[in-house]
Amino acid sequence: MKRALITGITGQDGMYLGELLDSKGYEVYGLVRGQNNPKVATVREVLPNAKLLFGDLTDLGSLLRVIETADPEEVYNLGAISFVAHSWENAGMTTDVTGKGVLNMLEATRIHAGSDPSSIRFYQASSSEMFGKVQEVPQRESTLLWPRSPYGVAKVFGHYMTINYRESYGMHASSGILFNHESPRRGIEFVTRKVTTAVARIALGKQDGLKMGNLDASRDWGYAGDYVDAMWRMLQQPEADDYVIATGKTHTIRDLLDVAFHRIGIDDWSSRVTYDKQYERPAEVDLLIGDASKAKEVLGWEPSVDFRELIEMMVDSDLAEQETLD
Ligand code: NDP
Ligand code: GDR
Repeated sequence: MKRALITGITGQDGMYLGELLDSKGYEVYGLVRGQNNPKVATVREVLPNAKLLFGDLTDLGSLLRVIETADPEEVYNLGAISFVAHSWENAGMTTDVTGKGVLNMLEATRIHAGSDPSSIRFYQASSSEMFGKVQEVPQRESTLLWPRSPYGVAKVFGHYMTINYRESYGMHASSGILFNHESPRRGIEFVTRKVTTAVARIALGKQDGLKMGNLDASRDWGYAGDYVDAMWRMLQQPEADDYVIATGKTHTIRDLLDVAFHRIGIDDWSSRVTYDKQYERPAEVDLLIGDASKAKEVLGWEPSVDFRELIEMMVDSDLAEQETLD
């Protein structure tokens, strides 16, 4: 039985990846932080077989202890402060967790692997936010990185540190440059889930409208369930490498509002959505669209859920959830 350690197991991707690895017969270990983390109960429900170990990406000693207990063949480093807007308000903390946390996890893995650093395969959750200011369309593995947020800068550090450990120590360390991916498990601070939750509440008469920021930004949105499969495929390759994972299609926030409101029978949402400056960012990433042809060719990976299906799935799930709440 193969053993895998997932950091960020309480997050959206951690839970989907845990389910995927469990279905493949892995023994799944998950890193959980905090003394009374409220998300532990959900993880125990979704992943009853997973073994949860306590530690923090900012604490190398805790990571060494956790990796010794799990003794994994594969490490998936998904843990991060991941909300871009939050990263301007907490730039130092974001740097420590999303940036230096990657170095800590790489170092714990290298030390635990001992004389053969390639014996543990390592996945780093890199991000399309690293592309930031538009340099090339679509963005691919070779596109110049120009991050536009403290989060993006921290991810660039983690990305290059992963490459550096591969080149310096011969570690089997791969980075997935994943474009936005969503699901009913997406945190409600992110724009898709914010919209689908609000739309469900509007349909049920619990809310009149919602406040939004920049509606003109474009994102390449895919389904999280598809994207965790790409992570696993990367670690099954004989050689470690970096891969863009994306759908190759982009949509604006307006398109998102169109599809979500249409699902509840509203085609003109203009009176329901008001602009609120607080949701604007100090610097915006205007256009993301990824070229995942390398992943298709080498990993045999392709997305299975398109934008409309994704947003409709999320609205339907939020309708069902909201109906059960007061
Ligand atoms: P989430 O925000 O849902 O999950 C983040 C996870 O990181 C949570 O489990 C969180 O734990 C954990 N975490 C936060 N701080 C620490 C810490 N100090 N020590 C250990 N763990 C910590 O993110 P997603 O699941 O959406 O994303 C997974 C990864 O992929 C992240 O690294 C994200 O930056 C990256 N990514 C995501 C994309 C997306 O569109 N979803 C696209 C590209 C990259 P807790 O629950 O306790 O807060
Ligand atoms: P993003 O996701 O920053 O791309 O990062 P988010 O859903 O937060 O924002 C997407 C775009 O929507 C615009 N926007 C709003 N965003 C939020 N959250 N709330 C609003 O009210 C709102 N109004 C407009 C934003 O300005 C932005 O342009 C996500 C995270 O998962 C990262 O961790 C990951 O690395 C990247 O995707 C790829």
